[in-house]
Amino acid sequence: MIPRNHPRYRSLKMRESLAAAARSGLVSFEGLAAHGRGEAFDYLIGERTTASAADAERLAAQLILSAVRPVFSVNGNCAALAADEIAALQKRTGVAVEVNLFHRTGERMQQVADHLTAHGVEVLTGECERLVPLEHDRGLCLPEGIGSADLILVALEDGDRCEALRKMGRVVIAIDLNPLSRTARLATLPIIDELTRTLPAITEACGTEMAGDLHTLAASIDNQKFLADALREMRERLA
Ligand code: PTJ
Repeated sequence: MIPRNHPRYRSLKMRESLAAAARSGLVSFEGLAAHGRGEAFDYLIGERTTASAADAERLAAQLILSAVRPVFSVNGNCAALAADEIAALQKRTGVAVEVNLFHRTGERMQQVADHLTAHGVEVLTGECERLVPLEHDRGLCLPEGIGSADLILVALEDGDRCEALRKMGRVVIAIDLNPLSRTARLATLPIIDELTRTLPAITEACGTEMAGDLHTLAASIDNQKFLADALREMRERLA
């Protein structure tokens, strides 16, 4: 049992639930390593939402409200960590939710979808096609989901899909604590913050931010600034 007054209670509980999710197959074992990398960057940034990340979260709300076909692409880690937060964002914005896995099996696709559904998320279903030009299974997606989305929200993943989606002209919001990752560097809007802090902040901002023209707004975003801000915050903590 982890005592509630443990200084790292939240982080230890998160590990505990991810370990259980890995044992059940919801999260891949590789996903545990990915979480550890996230923890390290969260530690460096002070386990808090920086002012710059809060700006990015407000911008993300504007982009989602401005999109005609926004889709949240959810993998095993994301579902295990934040199913309730995904449900709340979907309720507020109507964002479509599609399961997209790197370690893809039919069984895991169903398991992640069932987990999300049990938490109140409406999950897109249908026949996937290789609509994103990638050799691995992240290229498989639904024609009526990621295949035709104008905006894709991705979280906790590696960068080649982000790059491919950007080359296809899509607006990509990436939630990733690592400001050096390819995903963060290649996204239209990188959010350098922890997933379970980020999603409620975006949902809340959707109550106050306004929609505009998606591509005009996207073109005005300075991706480099958010990366530089995060690296500066980390350097200042190390000094
Ligand atoms: O469920 P699957 O089969 O699709 O597998 C997904 C994994 C986790 C294997 C895949 O997405 C992966 O390997 O991810 P990477 O390449 O390790 O990238 C994950 C990124 O997310 C890293 O840059 C981490 O720093 C970051 N990250 C990890 N946990 C969090 C996070 N960012 C925000 N919030 C977190 N909780």
